[in-house]
Amino acid sequence: DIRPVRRALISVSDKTGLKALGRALADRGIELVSTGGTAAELRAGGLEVRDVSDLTGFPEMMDGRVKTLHPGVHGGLLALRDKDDHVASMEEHGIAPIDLLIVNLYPFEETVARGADWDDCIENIDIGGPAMLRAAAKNHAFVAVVTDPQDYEPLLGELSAHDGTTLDFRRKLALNTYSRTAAYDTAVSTWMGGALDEAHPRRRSFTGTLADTMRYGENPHQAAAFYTDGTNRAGVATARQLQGKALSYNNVADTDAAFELVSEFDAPACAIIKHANPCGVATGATLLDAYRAAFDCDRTSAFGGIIATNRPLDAETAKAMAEIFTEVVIAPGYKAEAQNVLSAKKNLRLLVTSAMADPGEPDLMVKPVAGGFLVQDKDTGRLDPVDLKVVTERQPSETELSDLLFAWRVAKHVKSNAIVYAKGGATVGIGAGQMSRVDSTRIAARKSEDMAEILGLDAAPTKGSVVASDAFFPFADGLVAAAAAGATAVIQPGGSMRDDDVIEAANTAGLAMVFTGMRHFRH
Ligand code: 93A
Repeated sequence: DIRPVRRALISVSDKTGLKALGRALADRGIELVSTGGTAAELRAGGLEVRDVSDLTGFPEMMDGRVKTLHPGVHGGLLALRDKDDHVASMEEHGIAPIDLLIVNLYPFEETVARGADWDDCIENIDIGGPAMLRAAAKNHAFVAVVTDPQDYEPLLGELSAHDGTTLDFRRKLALNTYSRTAAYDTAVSTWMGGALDEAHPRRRSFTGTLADTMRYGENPHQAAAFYTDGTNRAGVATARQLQGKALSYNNVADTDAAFELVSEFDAPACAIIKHANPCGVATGATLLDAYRAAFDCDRTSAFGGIIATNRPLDAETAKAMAEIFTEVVIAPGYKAEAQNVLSAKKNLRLLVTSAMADPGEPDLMVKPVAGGFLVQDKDTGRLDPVDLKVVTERQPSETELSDLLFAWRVAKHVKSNAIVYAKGGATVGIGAGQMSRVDSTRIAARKSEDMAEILGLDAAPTKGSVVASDAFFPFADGLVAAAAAGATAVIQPGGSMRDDDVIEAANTAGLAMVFTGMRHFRH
């Protein structure tokens, strides 16, 4: 079902490749009709163009807010060419059929991204463009519609091959078009929700802008792509890549986890992520201290990990990192010498962010389930130390308290059931993602024993540590296991039916324990 192209309406904000496209179409004898700026550009390229006001009988008015919104345009896009009464209407009202529509929209997303004010963003909401795109896409039985400059080449190829457009081609273009208009309106809604502080799970619309297609998803037999949501937040979506091959699906997920975690801390901090969980997190007087301490939590797992820092990376830390294989480093900057050190590692991807993430900034998290999505507020929960309730005979010491707060903050970023042992501002044992809490407690302790062997220590680093649990201990067994591993203090939400048993076990073992009244499940 090949349709000829006799008339094209072109109205584009992104004028990339416009002149060449106009020339190629004109060379095929296609009449060009355009809006003001587009017509001027085409004429500057020596092409003959009809003004859209010729079709509407109205000048472009109201600062261009009304230029194509008229039956002279929409009738030409929507008329069914094989229906007598539609054809009669076209004839009666002098409406010229439009066979090809080329439109790209006011740069709304870019306007938001550059931090424009409310009025500027509002003015950059395209109305006429999406109206034409949707009309042409609906009438793809007769009309071809292109909205992505990357489709110019395929369009010209199609015209050369068929001297018109095939139905199959027009259908694909229609699909692209509705994806684009849906993403465009979602970008408006997302921006407005953020600007009005009205982001709420009940008022969220989805879709995003395709940023990247990946070679594959979590596994090689799964196709995958990366979409941005237009919020322009500091993080993996907006980071600039300085070296290395493209990020994979798993890389993006883990890099996000690493960066969000390290953004929690004010002191120099480093996090190493494997399979969405941290295998080492530390703060330190310097980034190098933090990296070494994070690495020493679980050297075995750190191999092939993803590292985030919350300070620009310096040369000494870069040298230490370069000693093992790492997939990705993400940081808010790199000293020239650090970048030099890491440039020797051809397979290492380096990402630089514009800033750190703000862990308190509200956001919505989306999780797909079969047939739908779950949407919730991001976990921005932060403990106020004054809300901590000491429930044991012994109070935590000041050192214990500061490690408890550190461990608690890390636990928020560990998959449940999460158990985090910490000492001196560094994790010394992490148990993640187990179906029973006592298993997480034991796994973390066992890993610490392994590290004692690797580091040649007399005792496991969990000895003399503190421990955080992302949710309450349902029984005393987890707490007893933590005490056996050498923990001296515990932070946990509390609220179990058997809290009394757990408190008694803590008192018996001489542990200090605080309740947070808040939990940090992460699934
Ligand atoms: O302000 S609008 O929403 N009103 C319209 O009637 C209209 N028609 C096309 N914006 C409108 N457009 C947009 O103008 C197109 O989507 C395109 O992005 C832009 C091209 O304008 P110019 O040719 O003057 O550069």
